[in-house]
Amino acid sequence: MKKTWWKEGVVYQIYPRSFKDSTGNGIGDIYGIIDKLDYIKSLGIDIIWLCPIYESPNDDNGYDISDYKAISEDFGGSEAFDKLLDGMHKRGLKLVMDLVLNHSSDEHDWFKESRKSKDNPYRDYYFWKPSKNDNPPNNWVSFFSGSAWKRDAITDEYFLHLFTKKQPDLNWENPKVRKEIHNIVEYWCKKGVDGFRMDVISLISKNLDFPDSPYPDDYGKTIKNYYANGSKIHQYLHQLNREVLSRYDIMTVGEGPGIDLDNGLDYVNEDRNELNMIFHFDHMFIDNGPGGKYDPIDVSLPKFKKVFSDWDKKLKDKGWGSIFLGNHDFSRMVSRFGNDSTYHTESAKLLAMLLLTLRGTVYIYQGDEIGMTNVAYPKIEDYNDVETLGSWNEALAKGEDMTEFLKLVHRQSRDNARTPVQWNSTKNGGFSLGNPWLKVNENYSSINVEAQENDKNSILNFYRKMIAFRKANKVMVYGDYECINPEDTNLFIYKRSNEKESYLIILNFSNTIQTVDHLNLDIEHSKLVISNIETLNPKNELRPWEAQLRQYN
Ligand code: ISL
Repeated sequence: MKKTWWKEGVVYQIYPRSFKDSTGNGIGDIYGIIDKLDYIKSLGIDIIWLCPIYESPNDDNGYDISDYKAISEDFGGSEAFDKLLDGMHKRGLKLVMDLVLNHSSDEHDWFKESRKSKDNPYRDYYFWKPSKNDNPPNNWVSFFSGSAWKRDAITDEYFLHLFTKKQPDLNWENPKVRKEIHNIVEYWCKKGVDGFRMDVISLISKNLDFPDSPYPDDYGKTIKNYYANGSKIHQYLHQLNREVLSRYDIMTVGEGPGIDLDNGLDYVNEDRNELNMIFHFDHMFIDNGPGGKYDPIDVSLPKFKKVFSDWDKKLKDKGWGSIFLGNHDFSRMVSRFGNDSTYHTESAKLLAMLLLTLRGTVYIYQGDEIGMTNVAYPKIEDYNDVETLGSWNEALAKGEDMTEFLKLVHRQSRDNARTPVQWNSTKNGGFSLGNPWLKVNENYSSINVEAQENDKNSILNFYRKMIAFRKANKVMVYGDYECINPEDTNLFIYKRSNEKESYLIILNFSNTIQTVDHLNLDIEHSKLVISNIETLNPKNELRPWEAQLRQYN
């Protein structure tokens, strides 16, 4: 297995809007990030992934880019960016930019031209189709509800938008589009950035026949078979790699709905020279019921374990995994996979131990290092996320019980992860002196960075301990992984080992005491290295949400 910095590094993901506001306008910005670089460094982080900071009308908070080479003035513009990059490199931190190349904003110059006329030179930068019997060209639905096609009055044709109607899909079939994209990637490489997270990269090659999906009620199947993994996807990624990426020492991680065990390795197989890593969502959609995200089901621990085991096996020879339990698109990990009330501290630490003892590159989402939780705003007007609002309006139109639906929003909204970072117990959790763009979670007075800095047993200091341990023990990065108890519904137990050392990780994912005697773990021949509960447990049993990292003699 080849060893590289991006396999060993620990990544910290920043959603800049919610990180730290330095101006008092309620929106987090780049100077706010610069202010916190020493904090990030103090965690033991090596790499920062920044969600989009380009010029954007913010229909989807920066995932709708109107100028790929300009830094948004809201965030401090290019001067702030140069200082950030410099400040990071001085501290030995690497920067991964988020690139949104499947679609642009409708306010990008390309689209402004494209919509003007059918023979405009930019027309084929996007997908335009005539109506079908006065209806959209096919039955495709946008990720954010409603048809994926919007009729444009100027030429009376429809354009494709798999996300909001302000995010028209770029036509990668057009060699000119690919050239523009290569040029953008090259621009940022030359600026000195260290990598890219490529948004919905699995969607860039479309089925040009645009057939109706035969599964209108099974969105996951429609995505996998119709929107994602198109016939030219690998050709385009390979070309991007050959012409630009391969000339720089950078890391790439592609995000992708529709990426699964059948096709995942193809994106990252080191013999193919495409991407280094991918984000799949097999564990992140694990609580989606038959009706999708707003039809949630309980997380099954055996299924959860299977996702990690299957992917480890799939990627271990020729690929490399991405280990994450949350990001800006999902509920908070401690609220989803842990217990954010009675066992908040224990379960947040247990999840930290899980993250930092699996094989793959670890991604930590801002605020998870202090166990930030889901939020429950009292009314829909408090929410901002386009996906949440789209689902809300759809439910409203269907005549659903909206009091019940608000409870689902509390559980599932992407805004759960987007509430401002809780720095201290002053106004707005120290995020902003102004009016935050999204309300701060009220629990900031008890859950915040400052309080945890002062507590040696805090979640924050546990992250520091786990990160330091991982970095000092490369067996946690490269060593073999073996799950011991795939079927158990309460405990997740696995080994990490190489020729020299062997570790046992025991995680109690339940609110009750669990015993391990029946499992033949040979615990007598191991010593406890790290535990998430300070008081010693004299018995061979695991207390609720107890996590143990043990080393065999
Ligand atoms: O958010 C999701 C589930 O709640 C996903 O379906 C998500 O829309 C999908 O993974 C793509 O996400 C990425 O592209 C979107 C953007 O809104 C997300 O923030 C981004 O991570 C469109 O650019």
